[in-house]
Amino acid sequence: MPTIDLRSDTVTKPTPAMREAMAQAEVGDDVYGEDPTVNRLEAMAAALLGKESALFVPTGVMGNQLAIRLHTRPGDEVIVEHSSHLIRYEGGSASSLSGVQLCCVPGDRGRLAPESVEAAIRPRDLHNPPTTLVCLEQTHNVGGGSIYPLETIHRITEVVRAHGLALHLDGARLFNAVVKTGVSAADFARPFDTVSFCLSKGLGAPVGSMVVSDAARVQKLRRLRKVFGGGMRQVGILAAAGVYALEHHIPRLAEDHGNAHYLATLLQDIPGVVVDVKAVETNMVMFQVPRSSQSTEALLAGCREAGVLLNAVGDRAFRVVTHLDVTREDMVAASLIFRRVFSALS
Ligand code: TLP
Repeated sequence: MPTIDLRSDTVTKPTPAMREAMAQAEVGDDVYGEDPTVNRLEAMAAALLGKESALFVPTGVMGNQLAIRLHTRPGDEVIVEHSSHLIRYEGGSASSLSGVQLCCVPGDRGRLAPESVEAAIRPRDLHNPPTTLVCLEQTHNVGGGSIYPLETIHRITEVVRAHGLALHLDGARLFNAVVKTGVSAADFARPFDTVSFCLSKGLGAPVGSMVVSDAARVQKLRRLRKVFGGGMRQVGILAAAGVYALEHHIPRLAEDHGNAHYLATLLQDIPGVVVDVKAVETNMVMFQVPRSSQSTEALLAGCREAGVLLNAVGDRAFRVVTHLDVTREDMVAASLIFRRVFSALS
């Protein structure tokens, strides 16, 4: 039986139709702005998010870090949620690449309250680092794929504007929120100065993210991308996968959400497994199992040997992510393996 890979939605392989689009892509040197497929992808991304301009970058991390560099100066402070991708999984790059410090504010499953953002802004005083930027994450990864409601975003935006700060969205999984809520990508993006989103997660492209903003900021981001070593050449081959993903893979994210919810209901029936089915908003399920003689690593290895891959997010705490390369039947098969590995613990 083939392995069911639930570690992340980053693991998808390009479909035959996507590979065909990549093979047929027209290309040129993108550092000269001459790659027609990249230009097309950037125009599509800007239009979808209702912004003037967009930039194709190799990774989500690079998209976020370019935005941080754009909005800050060394010594500034950036407000982020304390379990955000920026703080947990970007290798400390905001401090090493932009010289900023991150102010980590606790949220509710990754979502900051407007009052907490306001309280974290430093008074203008020579002792304090100047707060210049607030970053939100949609959907929130460690929050379990949780969605920032538009109304909360608007309230945070009021705080941010009242203090003259910039606002960036790490929208790695923005389209999961779009499909789930019916709110358009443009409505979600409107309050933000910059938005990054990933083509290489649920949308199924092998590589790539976009950073979207007004034309003047994108021009600066384009220069910064070169500075960060991300200026690419005949990269239309990869941009073609992104174009294909935006044209064909957005509505199908609903299937991933359905599969995640279904898997959560199956997990709920396994003795000892603690899962909050109501908390499953998009394509992720977080769950815990009781402490036992088996370490987290041993449990992951047990699942792997039985044919399911997943990631740990803490001690006996796990994350599974659904995507284009797993089916409803895989959910049943994975849950049977989880039952075998985890129910022995309770
Ligand atoms: N997330 C990955 C890992 O890095 C944890 C995953 O498997 O979920 N923002 C968010 C919210 C993300 O979840 C990720 C990737 C990124 C940015 C970075 O994207 P890449 O991997 O393209 O640099």
